[in-house]
Amino acid sequence: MIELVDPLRSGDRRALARLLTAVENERSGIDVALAELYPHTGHGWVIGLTGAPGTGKSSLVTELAKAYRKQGETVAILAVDPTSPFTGGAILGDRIRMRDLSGDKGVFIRSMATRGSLGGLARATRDAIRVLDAAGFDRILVETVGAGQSEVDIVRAAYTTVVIEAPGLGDDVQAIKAGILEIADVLVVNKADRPGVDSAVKALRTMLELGHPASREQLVTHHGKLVQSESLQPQHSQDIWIPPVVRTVATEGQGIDELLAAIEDHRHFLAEADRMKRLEAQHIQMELVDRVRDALVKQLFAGLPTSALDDIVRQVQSRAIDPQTAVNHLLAFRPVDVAK
Ligand SMILES: Nc1nc2c(ncn2[C@@H]2O[C@H](COP(=O)(O)OP(=O)(O)O)[C@@H](O)[C@H]2O)c(=O)[nH]1
Ligand SMILES: [Mg+2]
Repeated sequence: MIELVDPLRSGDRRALARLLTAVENERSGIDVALAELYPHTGHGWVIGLTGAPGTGKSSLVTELAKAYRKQGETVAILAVDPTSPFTGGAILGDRIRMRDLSGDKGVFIRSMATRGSLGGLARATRDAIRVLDAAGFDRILVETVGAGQSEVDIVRAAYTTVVIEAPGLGDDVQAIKAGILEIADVLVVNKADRPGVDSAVKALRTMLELGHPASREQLVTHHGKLVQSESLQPQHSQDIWIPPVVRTVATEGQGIDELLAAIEDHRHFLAEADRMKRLEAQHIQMELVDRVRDALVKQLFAGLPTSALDDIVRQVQSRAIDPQTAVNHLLAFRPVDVAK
C-alpha cells in the first residue's frame, strides 16, 4: 500500500482508486499508507451535503462540481451511503446525473457503501477524505443520506455542512429538522420549482430564529462533553454563525451561485479568529475518542476466549449478575484468569 502514496501525490488515478478500495475494505497495510500521506492533508475544503433521499443531493453536488470546475478548482465527490450494503441502483442514477462531469480529469467521483458497522463507515469516510485531500483536490464534496447518525458523523469530517431539504417530502421531515438545524452551516431548499417552497423556507427560518443562539450553544455543549478543553469553547458571541437559507433548482442550475457564495462565506467565517483551528481540534479530539473506543473494544475481545464470553452471557441470562456487573468483569478480565 505504501508504494501507492507517491503515485497518489503525483496524480495517478489508479493509485487513488486502489487506496480508496483499501480504505473501504480495511485492507492490511492501509494504516501505514495513511500515516505516510497524513502530513500532506489539510488543504482541500471538505463540504458535507446531507438530507433525506430524493431531496436532490446528487443533483446539487453535480452542479457544485461544475461551478467549481469553472473556477478552475479540482473536485472530488465521495458519495457515502450508509443504508445500502452495496453500491447499487441509486448510484446508477447518479452516474447518469453526473455524466456531465465524466471525462474531466479535474473531477473524481467515488461511492462508498456500508461495510460492517456505522462506526466503521465513519472511520472509512474520514480516511477516504484524507486520501482525496492528499491527492490534492481543492474541493471534496461528501454526500451522505440523512439517516441520523451519519449526519452527525459527517460534521466530524466536513468543514462546511450543507443540509438539503425539498418541499413536499412529508411530515417526518419536519420532525428531524430540529436535529438537522444543529449541524447545518448552510441550509438549502432545493426543488424551488415545486409548490410549497415558500412555506418550507418560512418554516426553516422560524426554526432558525427559535433555535438561535441556543441550539448552536447546545451543539457546542454537546461536543463539550467529549471535548473538555477550554480553548475549544466559543470565545465571543460573534462566534455564532447563523446558517443562511438558499433556494435552488438543481435540475436547472438555479441558485447555485448563491449556494457557492454561502459556502464561501462560511469558509471565510471559519478563517477568522482561529475558528478553523478550534474546529479542527474538535474534529481531531472526537476522532481520537472514536478510534480509541474501537481499538479498546477490539483489543478486549481479541484477548477474551469465546468460552469466557459465553460464560458471562449465561450468568447475565440466569440473573446471577446484571449487565453492568458483567461489563465490569469483562473490563477486569485478564488472559491469565483462564490459565488458572
Ligand atoms: N423538480 C425538481 N426535481 C429535482 C430537483 N433537483 C433534483 N430533482 C430530481 O429529484 C430526483 C432525486 O434527485 P437526486 O439528486 O438523486 O437526490 P438525492 O437522493 O438526494 O441524491 C431526481 O429525479 C432529480 O432529477 C429540482 O430542483 N427540481
Ligand atoms: Mg444521491
